[in-house]
Amino acid sequence: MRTPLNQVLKKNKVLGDERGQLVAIESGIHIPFEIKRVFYIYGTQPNVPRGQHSHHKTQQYLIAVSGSCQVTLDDGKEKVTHLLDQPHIGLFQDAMVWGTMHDFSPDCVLLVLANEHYNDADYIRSYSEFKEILSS
Ligand code: T46
Repeated sequence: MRTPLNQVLKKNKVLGDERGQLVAIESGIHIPFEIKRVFYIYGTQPNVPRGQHSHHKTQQYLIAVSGSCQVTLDDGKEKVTHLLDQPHIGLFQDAMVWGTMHDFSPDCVLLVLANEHYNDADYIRSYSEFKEILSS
């Protein structure tokens, strides 16, 4: 069963000492998938959202390692917006969840871990197609 969208925000342990902070994220321990791809977005423009699509199979784990942004997730039944504003906070976006990243701070670096290699065919970019697949 899919995790409710209001429970997909995870607080990771901060391994800090007098030298500073460190956060470790391991496949199968902190995130429920094997990591096949890592990408990050930065230098975003004010009022320009990213994402606005869903994936057939790709699962993602998003972390604002610098700055902040908001992520609105929509599973076709409910829509929940989460604030990512700390580097030890991560957000799990399952497959077949529509995701929109928005309200980026100018210094935001949004790191994304994914369970699949990049494949354009895995993207669902039309919201009506997304809803159709969900109801089929
Ligand atoms: C997501 C948000 C946060 C690649 O070649 N490899 C990749 O792994 C990715 C993610 C993208 N690309 C290419 C495809 C496009 O030509 O980079 C270009 C920009 O990608 P896109 O328009 O998908 O960027 P966003 O910011 O709208 O979405 C991306 C991810 O696609 C998406 O899954 O959650 O970042």
